[in-house]
Amino acid sequence: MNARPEDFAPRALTREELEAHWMPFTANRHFKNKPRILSHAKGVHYWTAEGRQILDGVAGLWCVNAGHGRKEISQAVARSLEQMDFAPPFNMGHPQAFDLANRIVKIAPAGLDHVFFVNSGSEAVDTAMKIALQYQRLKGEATRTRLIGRERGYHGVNLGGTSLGGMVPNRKAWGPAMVPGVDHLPHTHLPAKNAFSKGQPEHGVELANELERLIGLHDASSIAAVFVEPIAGSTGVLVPPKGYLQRLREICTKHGILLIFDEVITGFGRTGSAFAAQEFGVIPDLITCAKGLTNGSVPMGAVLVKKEIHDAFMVGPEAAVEFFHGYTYSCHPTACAAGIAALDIYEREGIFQRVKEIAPYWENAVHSLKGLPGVVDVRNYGLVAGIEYEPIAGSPGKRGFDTFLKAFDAGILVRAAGDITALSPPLVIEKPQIDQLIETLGKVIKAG
Ligand code: PXG
Ligand code: PLP
Repeated sequence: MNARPEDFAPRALTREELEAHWMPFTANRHFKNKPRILSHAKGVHYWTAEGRQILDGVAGLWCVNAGHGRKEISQAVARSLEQMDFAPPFNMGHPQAFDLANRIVKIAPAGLDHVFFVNSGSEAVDTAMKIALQYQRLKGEATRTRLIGRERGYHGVNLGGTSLGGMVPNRKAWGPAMVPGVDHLPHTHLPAKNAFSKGQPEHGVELANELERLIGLHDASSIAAVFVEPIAGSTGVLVPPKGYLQRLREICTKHGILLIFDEVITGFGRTGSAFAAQEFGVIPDLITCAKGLTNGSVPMGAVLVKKEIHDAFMVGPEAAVEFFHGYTYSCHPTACAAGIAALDIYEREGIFQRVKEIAPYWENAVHSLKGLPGVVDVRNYGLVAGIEYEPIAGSPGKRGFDTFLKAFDAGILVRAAGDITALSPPLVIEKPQIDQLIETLGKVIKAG
């Protein structure tokens, strides 16, 4: 396989070599006893250190939208690094940052015409929280300090996003460190009514009215913003019920509450539009994004901001900092170069439109898993799907994790979210590869 970079020759690692690296979101002891080491990637495939080819069913981690090993990106990154390794982002600028911001605004929903750069989805979320709170203050509504997230939401792992999120293992250990004044909407997973929905489920719009209940409890004058993922990804692909996001938008507008879409997963084409906001026809006040922004190649995130929110900050003495926030690596030139190259590919290859064209094929393929032993739900939208299993009694999550392990042995990379297999392939996946992914997963499920 000639794509292999000579500098990083694949090799197996000894148990001792594996020790120092404390792996994120990983069962460390389990992994280190039977490691899965990847060595290189191209197109929709990874190769393991042992030389096995693995079909990538999750775009790395929902991020490599244009497929792996894109030369346009690696060359742009190399050129950029050689030209200028780093530029201070505070009080200094470089053309790439402005270019990338303009490129993002071009594909963003109308009205979201400013971009604040960060280095990850988690940072984007905590940044959006600060923008929302300061905006309300600037508007003279300083009592609006509460934030609303959602059960089964995932907004990254920083303390702000952890507070907004609604995944129990991600929260329970850090009680007193959680941001105070955060409340949660109920999740929208209604398997009894919506199991095996294709696209947006029919039932559940009324769950948006729970926001009215929270407003009744806390009073609108105390609430700054509502954060939701248009499609919840990490908790196993929860597609919004028909009318649900529209209803949230209406309620937020009525009560002066900002609506913030966390599009870290749904951004950059996953749904068939640049952003899910456009796909579902609901325009939020802020959008957080990351992942596909650089095709996963260099860490980067961003917050897209409505003009009136941005403009509200542009007050006071001209020489005064308006927003006391930013990271050393905000708009890092290397990341900007990767972002511009990734957006070039998305545009040139019509990747978002391609998702729309292939989504019906994907939908049929994933729903062919209905009826297999233990499969209690299949759901999908764009190029994403969740396959939910009946949990093994007394061992929640085991079936999902075992499916991931066996799938990897069988040559496909999938993602376990509890007892759900999440699929989100590179957006360049071809029909025969979809067939291979779903047939292999089907065999794994049948084998139990
Ligand atoms: N918000 C959303 C909606 C996300 O999906 C983040 C924020 C955080 O982004 P960073 O770049 O800080 O990881 C994410 C990230 C999974 C999984 O289990 C999903 C994510 C990250 C890790 C695992 O599917 N999404
Ligand atoms: N901790 C210390 C001691 C620092 O000096 C800085 C940045 O200057 C940070 C944390 C924040 O790092 P970053 O800007 O990369 O998020």
